[in-house]
Amino acid sequence: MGNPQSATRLPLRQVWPDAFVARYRAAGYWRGETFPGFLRERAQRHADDVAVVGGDTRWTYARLWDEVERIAAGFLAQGLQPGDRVIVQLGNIPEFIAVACALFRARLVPVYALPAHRITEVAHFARKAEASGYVVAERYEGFDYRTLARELQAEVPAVGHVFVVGDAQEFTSVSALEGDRAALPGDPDPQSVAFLQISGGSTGLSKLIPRTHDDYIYSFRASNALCGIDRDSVYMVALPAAHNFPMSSPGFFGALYAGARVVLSPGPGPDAAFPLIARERVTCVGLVPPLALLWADAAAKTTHDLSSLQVVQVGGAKLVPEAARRVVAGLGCTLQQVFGMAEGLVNYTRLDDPDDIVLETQGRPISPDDEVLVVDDHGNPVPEGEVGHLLTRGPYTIRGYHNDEAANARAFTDDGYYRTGDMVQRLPGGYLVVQGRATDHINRAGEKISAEEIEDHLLAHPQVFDAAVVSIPDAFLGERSCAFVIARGEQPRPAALKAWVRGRGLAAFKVPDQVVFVDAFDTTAVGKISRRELRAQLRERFLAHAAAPAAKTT
Ligand code: OOB
Repeated sequence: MGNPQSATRLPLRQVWPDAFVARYRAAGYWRGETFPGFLRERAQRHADDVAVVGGDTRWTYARLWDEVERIAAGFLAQGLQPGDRVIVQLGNIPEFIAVACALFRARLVPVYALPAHRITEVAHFARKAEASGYVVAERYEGFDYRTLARELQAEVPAVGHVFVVGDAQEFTSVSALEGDRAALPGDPDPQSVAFLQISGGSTGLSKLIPRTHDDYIYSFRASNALCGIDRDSVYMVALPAAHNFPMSSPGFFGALYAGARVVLSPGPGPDAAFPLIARERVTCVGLVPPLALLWADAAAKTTHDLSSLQVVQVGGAKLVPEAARRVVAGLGCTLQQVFGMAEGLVNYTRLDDPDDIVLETQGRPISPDDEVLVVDDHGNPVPEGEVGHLLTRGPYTIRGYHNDEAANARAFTDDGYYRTGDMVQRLPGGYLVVQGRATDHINRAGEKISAEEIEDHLLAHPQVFDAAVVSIPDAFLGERSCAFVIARGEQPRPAALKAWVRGRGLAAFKVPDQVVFVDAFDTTAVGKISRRELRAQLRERFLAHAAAPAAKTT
């Protein structure tokens, strides 16, 4: 059965100007490698080495490749066609890796959703990507994804194929997939789009980020050298595997590229991870700041042997120097700060950097060809050491989102720089210190929440007249979300509003941590102030008030 969508669907592209293509190739960044190409080669070269460990599964490189080919042929036998987009919503299980690589092998395009995403987000990805397939596990962390699959098919009927790891019920089981392997296509064009990653969504809904084989493989190949990953390494995925950080900085793809071993932790906490570190002799892991602090505390008390850990990477949100010191003291291994973004640019402190750099900066870019500008509000460069907006372009930073002209007009300059939305200071040597951001999203322990998106959902509630969502500093999460709400008529209970947001089919991390009712929002004498100013004002008043002893919040 063909896919009627294919003919009319928007093509996926990520295009750099010719001069840049020539430069990135000449410099050896883009080598014409592809995912299936390198995986096949590793399966031959490291056939009997263990590639992936998770749950009761231990796959060698040869076995992983066999799974990849079986699933790839199965996808095509089910009627998917090269170029089709397939949403992958799997947790930290070996099938995540097998399915993603199988999609590459069949020239299908994974779209990575987080396990936390729910119908509103998944339906948005499906529509925006024009997806025709969806892969889930029957359950993960207590949630039944087959229910979500039914909702998705009801909302977006074009998603005609659902594949399930585990009991598939009326859907197709991943473990039963089979097909004609001889009919699998050749390897893709290295400059074609390999997958769609999800943006943190600084304004409104998440955007789709098309990444090519050439650009992405360069980012993790170069990361391996900076993170000390080689064939003897054991890399643990503790954060959700769909995040760009554990996927490619250097992530499980970097580890597979190096012929190393990937260990999938079923959860991010010490309880799940520590026994696995001891058993598998894990050498490297990536964490967000609150987790790193949790691990550092737990390491002091644990009976598990963590002595194999060489490098603990921390990123996704700001690690303040004092927290960095606690992480080093608690875990007793090399700390590496990682400041990256799914759109591309990744900065690392180097493993041999002096302590003050490692503790106080978020590192410097991977590539000599990562161009970084730090500019004022008018786009003029600021002197070294001063805070400004971070703009960047380079061999693994996108030039545009998929199918979103309005976002592209905002997020990219005419000469192709990506406006990261981050406010940084650049120090001598190119090291960056993240000082905040220009856009109104909440970075809740590394999970990005768009203020605008949540405000829209709150405004849909009949008892909400207006709402503004802001980030509030939080000792554990770094930031938490606080919704300031003007009620319409009778004031709803905060718990009811939180339940409302959850009921709108959103990831749980987007539910406001706190709801504060106010009588009115201030406007200036000249009229309405911008939402941005309003949010800033609410945040400042709240913090000033919270500092007072009688402060009361819900
Ligand atoms: C990573 O990627 P995203 O796309 O979830 O989020 C990117 C944003 C950055 O623009 C910045 O605002 C923030 O997350 N961020 C940091 C940070 N690392 C990321 N802010 C301060 N300090 C850091 N170390 O979060 C991501 C992607 C690849 C590697 C690492 C993180």
